[in-house]
Amino acid sequence: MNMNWLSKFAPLPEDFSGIQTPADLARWELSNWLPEHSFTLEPDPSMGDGFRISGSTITGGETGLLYGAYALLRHMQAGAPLPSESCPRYPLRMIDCWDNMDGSVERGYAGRSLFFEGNCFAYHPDRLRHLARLMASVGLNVLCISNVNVHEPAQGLLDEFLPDLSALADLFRPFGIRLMVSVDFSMPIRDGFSSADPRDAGVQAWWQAAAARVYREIPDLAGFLVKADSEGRPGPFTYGRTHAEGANLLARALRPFGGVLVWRCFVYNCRQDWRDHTIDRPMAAYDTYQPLDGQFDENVILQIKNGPFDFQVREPVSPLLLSMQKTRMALELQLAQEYTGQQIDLYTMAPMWREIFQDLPPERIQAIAAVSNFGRDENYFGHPLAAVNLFGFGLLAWNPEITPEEIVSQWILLTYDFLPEDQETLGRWMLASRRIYEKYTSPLGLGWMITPHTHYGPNPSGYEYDLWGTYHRASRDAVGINRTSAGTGYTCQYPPALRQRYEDASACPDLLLLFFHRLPYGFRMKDGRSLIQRIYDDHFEGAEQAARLLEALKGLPFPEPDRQVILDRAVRQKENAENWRDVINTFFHRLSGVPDALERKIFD
Ligand code: GCW
Repeated sequence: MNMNWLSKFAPLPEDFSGIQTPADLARWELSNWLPEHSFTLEPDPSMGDGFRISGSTITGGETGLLYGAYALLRHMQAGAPLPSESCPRYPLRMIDCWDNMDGSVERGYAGRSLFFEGNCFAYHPDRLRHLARLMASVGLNVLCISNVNVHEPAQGLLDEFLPDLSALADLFRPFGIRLMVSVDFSMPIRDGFSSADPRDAGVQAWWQAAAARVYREIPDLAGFLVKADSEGRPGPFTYGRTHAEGANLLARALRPFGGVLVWRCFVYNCRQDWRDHTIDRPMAAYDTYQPLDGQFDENVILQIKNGPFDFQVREPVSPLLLSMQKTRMALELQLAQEYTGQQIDLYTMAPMWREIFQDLPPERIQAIAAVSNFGRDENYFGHPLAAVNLFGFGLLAWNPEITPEEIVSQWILLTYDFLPEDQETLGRWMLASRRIYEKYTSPLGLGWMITPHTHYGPNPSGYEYDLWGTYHRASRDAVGINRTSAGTGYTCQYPPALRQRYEDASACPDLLLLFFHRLPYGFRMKDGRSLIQRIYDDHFEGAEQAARLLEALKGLPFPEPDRQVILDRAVRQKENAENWRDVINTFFHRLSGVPDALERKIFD
């Protein structure tokens, strides 16, 4: 079995019957790694997930003991800093799987589902325990196993599949991981109701009974996750109700059992007319939710994507995350590389998360979630180096101040036995990978030049005359949408400091320039280059760096089978980058007629 970053750990025992609790697991991990030491595990339930290490005593809550043990082992194996006392910044550190019960994974790039096949639960317990161990080793504690787009028969997870769900919850429990389920807002209708209206007493009673049934089987279920009124999913809008009413309906059913209701804010008009310039999609979430601040029950958590669009390579922080004052919020990240190379192209996310937290004070949010990047592939992640994104997300959810350099170097030390210069080379390329991908794909915050629906490879006009609200409006003279107060007014959704930064094209950071502004190709960038020249340069440089990346990876001593997979993917990345370079440069060259100042090859 491919152990990923647990490669220096002993394999888990086949007979797991002696390991029932996180403390049992902590004891087993420590005695396997350090048989000559005897550690005392001292439970202190008041510490929850937190732990304290003093000499050979680890004190902590039930799960804290396990996190303390893993922190100690990471310290010994990779020199990770070992705090004498630590507790996570966020109590809920969640992974959302977009797995369907037919075994497919929406936006999955690492094989089929680890949980389902043929509309049933189907899994290998040892593979799932290894996944659970990977998650626990970096402190992740909630796993939503089912897609937010709830397709039949996944509605039955609260019903006919409840015994299977309960068995799975038992499997994850010793790892300190609680399950969560995606539910469909219209589920009462499946049971014969004529509506799912939150004000209907029968509907309220249905959800209460459903919650009671589920919690009888799984008393520690984390809660429900909901995508409502989004991309065709049912929701409270059908009944003229607000999203606060919709969310509270489910939250009240969960409340007696201590469950949370995680309500996603990915709500926008996905049937827009491209000719209509009055709708600006990034404004939608703020417009929908901000007026409802204060109306959500305490056990509701609004889950908000990091940017206002949809997991593009670069977006400004969602203004909704900065504006709600009286509502609990979770930041949602996407580890699955939907728009970011699909686990073919190398893309280490930690530098991007660092930027997000530069604008988002960590105390503004109460929880953190990420869409999973794992599946049934031998190495779980498709690309062996994509494992760093789950690893890093766990460390970030524990401590959002962690640096990308720390994440990457710990991950390399745990995963591979490399000499220091090879560690350094790999680390450098991993840290550079996001910027490289960005250079050959999306120019300066524009986004969306990707092939529609599959979301891999270039197609600059693919989404342009479509209904998804994702336009660049490139013409002969200019490109971008004016989102300032003089344009769509999007910048007005930000607090003053950020509004100022984005409002003025000469102050706006280059890398977000075309997100906020419509500019002529001759616009002078801060470094004196014209906008169009900068677009050409970035695309040439990005493709060149992808070629150099391939050479660098060839020179590193990856063990098999990782080496073969990594090199195959790097070859595909190089071709992908060349394709992006040529398509995007030709697109802008044809429109603008401006030649490349360096006279490089741009195809007609
Ligand atoms: O980006 C879009 C994806 C959909 C996804 C949706 C969402 C689960 O293309 O596949 O659906 O986001 O986040 O709900």
